[in-house]
Amino acid sequence: MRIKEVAVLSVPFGKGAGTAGAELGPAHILHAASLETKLAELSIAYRLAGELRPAVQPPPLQSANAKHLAEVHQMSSELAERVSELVADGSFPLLLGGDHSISIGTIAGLAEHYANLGVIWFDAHSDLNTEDTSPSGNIHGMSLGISLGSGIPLLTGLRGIVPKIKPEHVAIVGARSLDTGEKAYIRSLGIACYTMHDIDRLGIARVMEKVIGQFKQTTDGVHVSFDVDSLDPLEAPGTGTPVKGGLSYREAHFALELLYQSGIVTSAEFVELNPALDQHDQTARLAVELIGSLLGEQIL
Ligand code: HAR
Ligand code: MN
Ligand code: MN
Ligand code: MN
Repeated sequence: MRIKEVAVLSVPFGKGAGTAGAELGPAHILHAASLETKLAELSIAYRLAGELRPAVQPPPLQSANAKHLAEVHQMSSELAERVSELVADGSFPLLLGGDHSISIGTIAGLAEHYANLGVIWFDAHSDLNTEDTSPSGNIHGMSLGISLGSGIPLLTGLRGIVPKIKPEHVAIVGARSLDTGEKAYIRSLGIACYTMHDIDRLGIARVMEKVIGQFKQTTDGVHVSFDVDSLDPLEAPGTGTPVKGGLSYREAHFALELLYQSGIVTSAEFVELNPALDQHDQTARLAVELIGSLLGEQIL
């Protein structure tokens, strides 16, 4: 990737999740796990672009089954604007979450610049619920669906581009906890979803080759949306909805190393770190290491 500069934007937002704590993620990635030390070691040109923290509490919005819709809407629209500005500046946006609802704003901002944006969604979940199918009402379980144009019109319509991304430009990697409605959605749209079963069968290298092949000719930018619950909870306990049987330490690193080598990635976000549930900042430190692999860190 030809990056002028990595722009690190903190998004300390946790109201899209059912468990509090994800709003503490950016502080732990930056300070406890020292992201800046890693970026400096790699000689990457970077700047800290500050944090997105809406000043006032918005008035509540009516919704059938979407918790904190007003706060998610406010955060998403402000984030979309910031991300769009970062891309216009020629930067590589690196977002530090926050829960996975931040993707709604990230992808809305990116979609202004990339008509055919690819999205690689590393996650135990698929985040394809709508208000109708969500078992929890937590918007972080709806964010990929919203980016695909399904769900709450206030959110799907952000910045007037609907949908932000096309189903053939999405790949989910690491899935192992899908709701009934999400399975039907994946099948009906033919979304590439590499489950842990697929990763066991094919190996992570082959899976990533397929994803890179899917995107290489057909997308004009690729966003990596990395939910840390894609990782095995034995490696990454600091997350609100852990699911057993996830990506191993090396599978995750290797996947991101291959993406760096492909040269296709134009933005990234690391989400769902919950420092309140972490053990000695183990998950925060792993997130920083993984950011290193995505940005070109090599063993030798
Ligand atoms: N599918 C469930 C729901 O919609 C759980 C979502 C879990 N959360 C996340 N997203 N961390 O990836 O409520
Ligand atoms: Mn701490
Ligand atoms: Mn997620
Ligand atoms: Mn998840």
